[in-house]
Amino acid sequence: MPNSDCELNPIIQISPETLRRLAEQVKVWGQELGFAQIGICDTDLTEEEPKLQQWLDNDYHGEMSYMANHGMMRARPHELHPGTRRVISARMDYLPPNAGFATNLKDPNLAYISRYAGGRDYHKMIRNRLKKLGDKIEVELKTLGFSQPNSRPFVDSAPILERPLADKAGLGWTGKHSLLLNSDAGSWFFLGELFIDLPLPVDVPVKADCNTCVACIKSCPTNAIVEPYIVDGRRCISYLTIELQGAIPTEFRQAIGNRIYGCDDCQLVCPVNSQAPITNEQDFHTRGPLQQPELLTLFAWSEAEFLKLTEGSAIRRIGHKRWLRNIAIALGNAPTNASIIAALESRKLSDEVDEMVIEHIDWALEQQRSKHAELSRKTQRVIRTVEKGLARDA
Ligand code: B12
Ligand code: SF4
Ligand code: SF4
Repeated sequence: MPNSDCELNPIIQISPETLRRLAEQVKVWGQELGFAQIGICDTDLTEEEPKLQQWLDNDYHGEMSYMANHGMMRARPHELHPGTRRVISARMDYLPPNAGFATNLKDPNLAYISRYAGGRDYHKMIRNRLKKLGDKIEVELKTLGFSQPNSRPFVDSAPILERPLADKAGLGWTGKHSLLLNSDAGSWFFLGELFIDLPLPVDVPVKADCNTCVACIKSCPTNAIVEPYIVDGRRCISYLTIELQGAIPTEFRQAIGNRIYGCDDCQLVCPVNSQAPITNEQDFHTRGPLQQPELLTLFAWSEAEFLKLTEGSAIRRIGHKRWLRNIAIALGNAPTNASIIAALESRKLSDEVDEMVIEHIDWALEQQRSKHAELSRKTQRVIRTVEKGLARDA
């Protein structure tokens, strides 16, 4: 066996049979590393380019300037990482046990946190696993006498159209909510990719669609799914509570309800999610302080407590001020209650708020004093759907 790089054969000499076996092996290793599924596709996303351009022209990215910054590179993996010939697309399930969706949405004094965010931040964890997959490929090729492949792992934050790549790689099909759906696993999974310069054999896309269903479009609290498959990011609660830096437009505040970090409604009503598996990753289980938490408890966290209790979680990225901003809205949407009014008033005087947070607190106080809170009709429908269809997780 050759023992130094200079004695290895260049990877262009690998036979189709070896590539086929390697692709099979990659899928086995992927599962060993905790991925629910691995698929392989080429880098051609030409068909997506006009759709991505249209989405950007419509300003659907709002303040997410990173979506527009790299032009069409997002649809050209070989430009992002030169030499890339294949994308190994991976999905990892994140649905935690005891998700308690309906119980949580039903009680306006509890905070609802998207179920992808209650555990450990997925970015680093999935990237590390993909890196390990790349290492395994490298060792195998070396053993076979070939030189080192050029590979690089990505998760979420790089300019990549992850969902269309996963669709192409056969991991599922695109739902009308624009997320990837898998007939067996629903949509409660993250996506990640390993770019590689090996011409591995590609997988076949899945043929399936939503048929006549429009449940997600009808249930979206802020009407963010403006057309089938198209989400106006600026209207999505995930954008409003996580991505948006400044004030949340008043037109959306009531519809946000008690959702203080992200939103799951379009996935909750999706019939394909009725049998979705629970994650095998302990790291994605919801941490104690974030399990059906009281709004008032979270609102009382000082910045130091916020940083400590969200350590290692994606939630930390929004910072304490936007955390308070989001909770203030939810408190404004909760039933009128003297302790909520007192908490809002005392927060307003604390030195941890700025003008933006104060404006949200004032809005919440006005709501508290002027109304009797009621769950929106849409939220009531989402709750009924979950109770009927997702008994395990309700
Ligand atoms: C920006 C972004 C957002 C934005 C914008 C959402 C959006 N739909 O674009 C906001 C902040 C709103 C968001 C929210 C969420 N996100 Co997000 N988000 C992303 C990110 C970074 C880029 C997505 C993107 O490229 N958007 C641009 C538009 C143009 O892309 P698109 O929606 O896919 O648009 C295509 C369709 O419109 C399509 N199209 C147009 N017409 C037609 C017609 C037909 C028939 C078809 C099939 C398609 C089609 O063509 C367009 C171009 O390909 C990806 C990670 C990544 N790097 O890819 C994660 C990602 C898509 N998000 C993810 C998640 C989990 C979420 C949330 C569920 C989080 C939450 N619980 O709060 C919500 C779901 C909201 C929703 N319904 O989309 C996961 C999705 C996993 C999955 N199963 O698909 C991803 C892949 C992150 C990850 N690595 O796991 N997100
Ligand atoms: S995550 Fe919520 S707000 Fe965003 S599209 Fe889905 S249902 Fe609508
Ligand atoms: S709720 Fe219905 S329309 Fe929406 S993604 Fe699921 S199957 Fe498709």
